[in-house]
Amino acid sequence: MKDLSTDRRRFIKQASMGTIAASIAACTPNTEVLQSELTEDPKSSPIPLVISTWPHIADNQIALLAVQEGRLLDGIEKGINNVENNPKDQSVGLGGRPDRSGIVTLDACIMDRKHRAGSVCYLKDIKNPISVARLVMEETPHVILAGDGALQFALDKGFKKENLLTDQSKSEYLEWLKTAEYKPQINVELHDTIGMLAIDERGDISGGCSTSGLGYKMQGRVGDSPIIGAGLFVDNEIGAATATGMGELVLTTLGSFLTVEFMRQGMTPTEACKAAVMRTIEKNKETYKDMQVGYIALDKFGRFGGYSIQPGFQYTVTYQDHNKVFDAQSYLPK
Ligand code: SD4
Repeated sequence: MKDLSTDRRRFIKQASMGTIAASIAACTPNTEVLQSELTEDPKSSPIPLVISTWPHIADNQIALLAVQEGRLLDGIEKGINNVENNPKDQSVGLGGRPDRSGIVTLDACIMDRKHRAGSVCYLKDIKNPISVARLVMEETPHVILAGDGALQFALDKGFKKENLLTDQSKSEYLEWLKTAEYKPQINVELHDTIGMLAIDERGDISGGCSTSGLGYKMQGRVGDSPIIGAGLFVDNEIGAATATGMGELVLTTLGSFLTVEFMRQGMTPTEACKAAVMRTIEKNKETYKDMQVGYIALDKFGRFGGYSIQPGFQYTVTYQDHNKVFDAQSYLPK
């Protein structure tokens, strides 16, 4: 029997490589700032290109520099390191909000064009979990290391232990303890996890995701961000997607994998993100109105898009010397 799925994959691959070659040839340096239709027109896609959740402009620029030099994975790692090292970002790395016992625990994962993946979860005292995740991918036979094992691995690899709880995050936590009321906050500080995807000039794609998770989560809680298929998924033949927001909803729909599968079926990145959000809504009819989930996606043509449940989700696209922060379309109106 004829294998239709192989045929389709081959078709997508051939079509995309041809289009990417054409788009590179057609791409003039310093083309004007992104128009939204560029996201739907493969011929105009300005690759290399980096896209990330939320307004992470400086981090995207660092990533793009490496991607332009042909170092795709370094771009993802170094771009995300920049957020992890920033004590003012209270959702990632140093300065991340603690769990409800006052401990900062970090989750991160990375996936590359060769379909390799690495991840760490419930990692304490190490500010760069994305770098540890990369080493899990490159230097171990495993995909995920958790907790004490992840910490020991990081220390063995030369990472230094440090206190990740900054004065700012500590004083907010002490304030929170007065009521210790836990309820999700939509788009308000508790969400600025970085998920980053990049495509290089050959059309290869990689991605990463790093977070301190939900502020004041239960001790031991792990979210979607270090779980391949949930917080991040890359299929170099099709595209990539990454998530932000309420991890529990992303985990139970494997949202990033789902988004990539929708692109495999022929949807554009925005359509695929929307379809993944709609699945989340269908499966959480009672609760979705109080939650935020947002996806961004990038396909093999260099097209990109995003979609969220609530308004207010932004994503940042960086290419050449342009940065553009997009307000994602959302299911619920403004
Ligand atoms: C989590 N998805 O741990 C993460 C949180 C997040 O922006 O994205 N914050 O559930």
